[in-house]
Amino acid sequence: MYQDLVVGFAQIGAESEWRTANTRSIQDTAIRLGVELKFADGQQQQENQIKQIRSFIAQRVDVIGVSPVVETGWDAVFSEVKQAGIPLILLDRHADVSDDLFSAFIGSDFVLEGQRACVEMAKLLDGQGNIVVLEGTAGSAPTVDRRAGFESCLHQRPGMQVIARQYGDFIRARGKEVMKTFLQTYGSQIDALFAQNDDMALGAIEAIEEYGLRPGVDIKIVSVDAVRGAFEAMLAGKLNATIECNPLLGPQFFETALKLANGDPVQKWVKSDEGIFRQDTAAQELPKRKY
Ligand code: GYE
Repeated sequence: MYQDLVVGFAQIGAESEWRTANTRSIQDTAIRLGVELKFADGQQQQENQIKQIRSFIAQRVDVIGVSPVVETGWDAVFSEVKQAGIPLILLDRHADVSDDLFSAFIGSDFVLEGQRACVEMAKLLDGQGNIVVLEGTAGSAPTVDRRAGFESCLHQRPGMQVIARQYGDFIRARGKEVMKTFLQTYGSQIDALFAQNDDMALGAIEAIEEYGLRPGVDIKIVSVDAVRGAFEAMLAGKLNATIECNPLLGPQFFETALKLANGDPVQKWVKSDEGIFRQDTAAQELPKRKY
């Protein structure tokens, strides 16, 4: 029963609109179901998340959930969770560990998102142009995988090339800062921007306007997440497309947690179902958005 379940969740932080929606989904679902949730915010630091997981073990929670800020460095603490006999769910971001160290992964196919972003970009650029890339957090699953997906599609399109890439940590202000330096170096040679999340694209849009170019027109922009702010930017003609990445994982998370606590079988990878949104349908989609 949900009411008997005690779950510890080690969240990454509050770096983006996506993350805030994800946290809200987890907290609201726990309240709705009557699950006792111990929620911890890692403030984007792996060592905080590791400490929080250890504290969940000490408190003997029934199930532990974590969204690993980076992919590597989890073997020791995940082994401790396993030894304590507590099921572990990776939510949103996966980790570079062997399959026996966690019970389930719930989240998106980030490689596919990167491929989709490149396909959108190719349409916008007619297969030709210089691209700058704002990447997320170094060593994080969405950064590594979105890059891999984007690159694999780019290899088949020799007319398009990445001329610069830099980390912006999935944060709007960092997106703006880095875009500013891209513009200082490459100016109007830049035909397009691929931002690995909407927040960084929104920051970059400000930098492009301040530089005197038109975002979405002079510099085409594709990003990932599909948060409300992205739809508003598309309506203003400043963002060209966003690839959906669904943060509303609360219901699937607790459903999986309950099954694990009861010893029932679960799927190893519970994938989220996602789409692509462009300017032409932004007005119609915006009122339907839940995050
Ligand atoms: O795209 C970004 C967030 O891990 C999928 O993290 C998530 C990413 C998301 O900060 O906005």
